[in-house]
Amino acid sequence: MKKLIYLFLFFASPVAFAAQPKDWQLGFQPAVTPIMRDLSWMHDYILLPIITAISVFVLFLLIYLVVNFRESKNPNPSKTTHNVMLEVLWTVIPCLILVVIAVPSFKLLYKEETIPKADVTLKAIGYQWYWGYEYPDEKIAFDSLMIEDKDLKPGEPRLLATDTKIVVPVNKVVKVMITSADVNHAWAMPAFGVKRDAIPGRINETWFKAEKEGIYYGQCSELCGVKHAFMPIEVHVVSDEKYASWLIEAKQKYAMEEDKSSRLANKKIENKEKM
Ligand SMILES: [Cu+2]
Repeated sequence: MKKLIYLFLFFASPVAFAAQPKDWQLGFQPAVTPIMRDLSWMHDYILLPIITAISVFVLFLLIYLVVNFRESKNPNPSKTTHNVMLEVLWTVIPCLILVVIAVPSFKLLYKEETIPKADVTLKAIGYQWYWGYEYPDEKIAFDSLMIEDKDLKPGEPRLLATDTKIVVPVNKVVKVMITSADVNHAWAMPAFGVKRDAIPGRINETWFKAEKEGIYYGQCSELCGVKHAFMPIEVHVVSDEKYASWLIEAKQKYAMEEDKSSRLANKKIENKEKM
């Protein structure tokens, strides 16, 4: 009985759904956006079966050749150099396989690139080595740095938790504008099916609509220097009410400064003081 109660408490507990890499994980993180669902489907039902079938077929051919055409069994090898039928087949069949992959792939790419009307706009700026965020419509701006191992609180995942968090409402379209202030980075959130390069001097756009409240983690996915592994992304997907109350708080705490360069300069001074 006690066990049952614990089990109930475990599943009913307010600890929100979190998506992050797990030990011994195979495959993708659970999908929480329509795009990631489609991506997982494409991987599980199109790519994986095709890859498996091709690998098994090639392995079968190799074993068949090794066994049946070895020197002792086949001392006088055939002198054939051309076979029109065979050549047509091994050209046409791979082409057909590529077409089978291309059709759903282009459909999905189109879906990713077509950004619906945004409810929230978020700007992510890559720095060596942390992310800066802006909510341009709300005049909010803050930097998000990884929490060092020694400062981690219980439940915060190592190398993934950040000091300030991105907060977005559930079931709303969030448009993300991604850029960089120094070198190339990439803003990647596996559970959202989002990965976009952050290029200096250019803005890349993408979007997501998270359908489940919770905490989601991502990482920079473009090798950007020695601390590339230490600039994670933490997104909290919350209810509309929680988002509204966060906005009120954030507008005071993270009010955008007119001169953005001073924000960075201040941050750098703060960091130096910490050291
Ligand atoms: Cu990086």
